[in-house]
Amino acid sequence: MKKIQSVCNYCGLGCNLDFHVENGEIMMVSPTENYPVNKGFCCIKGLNLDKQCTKIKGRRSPLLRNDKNEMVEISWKEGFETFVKRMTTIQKHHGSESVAFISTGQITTEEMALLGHVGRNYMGINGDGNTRLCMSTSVVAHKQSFGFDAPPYTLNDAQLSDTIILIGANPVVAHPIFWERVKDNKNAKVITIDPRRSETARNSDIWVDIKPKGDLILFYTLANVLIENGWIENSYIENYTEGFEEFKSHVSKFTLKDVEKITGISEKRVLELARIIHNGKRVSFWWTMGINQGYEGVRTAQAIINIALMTGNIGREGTGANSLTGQCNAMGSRIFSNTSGLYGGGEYDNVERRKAVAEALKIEESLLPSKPTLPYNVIIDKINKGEIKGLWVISTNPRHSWVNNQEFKKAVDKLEFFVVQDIYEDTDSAKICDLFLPSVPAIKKTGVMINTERRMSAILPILEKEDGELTDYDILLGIGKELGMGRLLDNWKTPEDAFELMKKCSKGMPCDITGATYELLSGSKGIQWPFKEGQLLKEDERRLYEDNKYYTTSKKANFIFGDPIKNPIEISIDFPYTLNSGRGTVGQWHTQTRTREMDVVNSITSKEAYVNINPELAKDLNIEQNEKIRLSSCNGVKSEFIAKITDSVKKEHLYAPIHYIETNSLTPSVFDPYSKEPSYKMVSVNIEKINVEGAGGYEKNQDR
Ligand SMILES: Nc1nc2c(c(=O)[nH]1)N[C@H]1C(S)=C(S)[C@@H](COP(=O)(O)OP(=O)(O)OC[C@H]3O[C@@H](n4cnc5c(=O)[nH]c(N)nc54)[C@H](O)[C@@H]3O)O[C@H]1N2
Ligand SMILES: Nc1nc2c(c(=O)[nH]1)N[C@H]1C(S)=C(S)[C@@H](COP(=O)(O)OP(=O)(O)OC[C@H]3O[C@@H](n4cnc5c(=O)[nH]c(N)nc54)[C@H](O)[C@@H]3O)O[C@H]1N2
Ligand code: SF4
Ligand SMILES: [Mo]
Repeated sequence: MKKIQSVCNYCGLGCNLDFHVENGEIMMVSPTENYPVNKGFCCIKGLNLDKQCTKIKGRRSPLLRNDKNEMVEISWKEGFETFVKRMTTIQKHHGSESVAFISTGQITTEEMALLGHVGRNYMGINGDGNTRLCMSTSVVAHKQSFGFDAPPYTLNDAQLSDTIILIGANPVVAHPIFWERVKDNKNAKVITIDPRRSETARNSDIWVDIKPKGDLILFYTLANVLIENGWIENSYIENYTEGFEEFKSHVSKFTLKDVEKITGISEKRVLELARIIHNGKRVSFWWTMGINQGYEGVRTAQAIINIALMTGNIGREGTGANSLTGQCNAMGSRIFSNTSGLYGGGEYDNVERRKAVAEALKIEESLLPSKPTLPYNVIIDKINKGEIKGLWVISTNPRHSWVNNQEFKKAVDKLEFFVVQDIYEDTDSAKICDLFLPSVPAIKKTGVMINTERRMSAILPILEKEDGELTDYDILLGIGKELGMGRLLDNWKTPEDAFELMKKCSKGMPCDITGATYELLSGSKGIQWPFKEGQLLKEDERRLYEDNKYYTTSKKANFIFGDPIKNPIEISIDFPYTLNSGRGTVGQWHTQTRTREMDVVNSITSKEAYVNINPELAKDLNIEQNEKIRLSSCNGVKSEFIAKITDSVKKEHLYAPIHYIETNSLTPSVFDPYSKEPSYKMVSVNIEKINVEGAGGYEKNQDR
């Protein structure tokens, strides 16, 4: 039996797994023992990674919608020809930017890079990632505060901390292997800040039951309290940061006296939290979607960064203002996709970077985009306005996951040509496309993924592709050739070629990976960036900013802050409850296209959309366990859910897992002004009983 080590392509931790293969079949999957991330553990999704396109077979050739509105099989040649003919015709008539793509954090770095070359460089189109729904808040926060999108930590910091503060993060469900490491650290006090008594909050030493979106005020008040008590590291602030005096004066407005009204946390508890931060010798802050997906997410993330900076809790063991990534290759998308910045980082108007990247790719500089992509929400708006007429969706399922998701359906109805490239032809998005391009899943691919702590890991083909099967890389090459890119593809023949190009683009940048090779990565412990040519790999875990130098021009970190803005979502008499959303169970992944192949998960998870409701509220409204109820949202849409009664939500709150299409039918189009990340986590809704006479005015969700 052959044993092949590869990376799990679900969550951003990037556990490594050993695939035991015999006669072209995966006999067993086991977690790699000495891999620094997961050290011989993994979650149920990783263990079941053999089940990709097995029960639900993948296709070997594309599907095209015919005049009778049926999807019919066509050859790959016809697929590429149709793609190119339709997209370029639209561009000819309506300008190059009348076509766009939306991609993902779940394909290999090489595929992202090639997509950026074909789509952004050659076709001249806008293309954003679903990472906009997830990590863009952290990206902007890092760039402004640190001078580069460079998260400080290594996962081991969770084990070296004496105080672990989890903010808007539920790792018990979303990052289980990270949670293992938190639990392993018996010396740490674990504090979870979450409006919900999540699985993580229940298992923490302290649950800070903040009001939804109260975080910015909480962190500004904490900063003020820390300053007033002199609980700050003056020498760190003086030597390694900029803007502290302005920040100090800004936060002086946020006093203990006012804190409870907005955050729901009493003066005493806020003071206690400040004291815990002060008493900690190695305090680490970890945030995820409870912060990123907010209408003022960027400033909130920076408020966390500011506290780490002013207390000197960064660049040392067990510390850091640390944002965990969601998807397996979100970090690849952030730095090597040519969407919001040049390959290897840098803005599109940075003369030096343009020159360096053009030279690395051996292309004319004029071929590089001159500006960042239009963000996801603007792409959808422009489709609805009729300005964008062709859309290409790769490895994401926006009909389900996009905010206010019926707007996506409306947008698709306006498109002249809609292409979906996925491993399954029956996703909610693929079902409504004109052309479906089937890719094989990651277990048949070669490439590199970059995890949450900047660790590159090798994806190796566990199974051979069968006749007619193509990877996303093959598909992109096919499209590029058909577009007539010719010699522009000479340096992109294989994934390894693309990796070599990305190495060159990264040279001299904070994410320099010139020292990495496929050979070094394969069967290894992974390699964190930066890793420069000639550098020796001395330790398995490396953090950034140990030298207290940041990537800004002055080499100092910035205190960035702003006045809180009014929450665009209001709780009113019409919509008196707050609907929160997020991950449901360890076994369910996003829109469930992949995890539905796991019988063990199907047997224990709800088939129907459900919503958590507090026992007291259920009693007041006379709602019983498992009763079907209807939620009406401030965005004008109503959807039905099964009521699951639990005290994990407060009386005035509801929580709906994102694994059901109903949830995002209710989320309104509200975005952070800087990152354009949707403010998914807070919706105002009302509850209607379904079996009550006269509860009319409801239109059945068109999709169900
Ligand atoms: N099993 C599983 N694991 C996954 C995924 C999956 O689909 N399934 N998806 C992956 C991806 S892409 C991502 S991005 C990560 C997400 O990982 P997480 O962000 O940890 O998961 P979420 O459930 O989205 O949200 C975390 C918590 O934010 C809380 N929250 C909501 N509003 C607020 C608020 O105003 N303030 C605070 N402080 N907290 C708030 C919610 O109650 C929730 O408990 O998970 C990754 N891991
Ligand atoms: N209300 C609410 N909405 C949310 C969130 C929330 O917390 N609340 N979270 C948001 C976040 S953080 C995220 S990341 C998004 C996720 O949203 P999506 O990206 O839409 O979710 P997935 O189900 O992961 O979609 C990935 C798609 O890629 C396909 N796929 C898998 N592997 C491959 C491959 O190798 N090649 C190709 N071509 N296709 C492949 C899968 O079959 C699937 O259809 O959801 C967002 N939506
Ligand atoms: S914790 Fe994340 S990376 Fe590890 S096995 Fe589970 S889904 Fe995969
Ligand atoms: Mo995500």
